[in-house]
Amino acid sequence: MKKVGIIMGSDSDLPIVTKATDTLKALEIPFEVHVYSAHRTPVEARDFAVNARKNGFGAIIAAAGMAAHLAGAIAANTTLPVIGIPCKSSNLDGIDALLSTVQMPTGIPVATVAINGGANAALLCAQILAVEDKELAAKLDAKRASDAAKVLEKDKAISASF
Ligand code: RP5
Repeated sequence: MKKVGIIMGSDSDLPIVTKATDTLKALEIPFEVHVYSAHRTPVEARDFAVNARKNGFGAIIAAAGMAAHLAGAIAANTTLPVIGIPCKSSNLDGIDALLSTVQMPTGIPVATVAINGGANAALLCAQILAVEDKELAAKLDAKRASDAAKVLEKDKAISASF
C-alpha cells in the first residue's frame, strides 16, 4: 500500500496531527511524519514534495497554522493529492490558516478540511487510497457502520431520558 506523508509546520501542531496519525493507525495505513515549514525550512519542504511520489507516498497531509502556506507549497511541487489541515492559533481562531490553506489559485489544488480537522484529513487520504484497494474500502465501510451504530446508541439513550 502507498504511504501517507504527514508534514506539520511546527511541532506545536502535533496535537492536531495526532488525530490524523491515530486514524491512520486504526486503518493500518503506513505513514511518515515530518516537521517542515514552508517559511522556516522551505528547501526541506520542497524536497519532500518533489520526491514524494518516487518515495512511495500516495497522498500528503500538510498541517499548519497562522499564514499557513505549507499545504500550497507542498502542492506546488507534486501532483499527489494534498490535504491541508488549517491549525487554530491563539489570535485569529484558525480563520487565518483556513483562508491561507483553502484559497489556492487555479491549477494547484489543496483539499482543505475543517480547522483542526486531523481525523478527516486522514479519512480523506484513506478514501483516496481505497479507490484502488478493496480491503481498505471495506475497512472504511465498517468504520462508517460502527460510527453510525454509536450515534444510534446515543439517540436511544437521549430519547429514553425525556
Ligand atoms: C505555523 O506557525 C505552524 O504550522 C504553527 O501552526 C504556527 C506557529 O508555529 P510555532 O511558533 O509554534 O513554531 O508555521
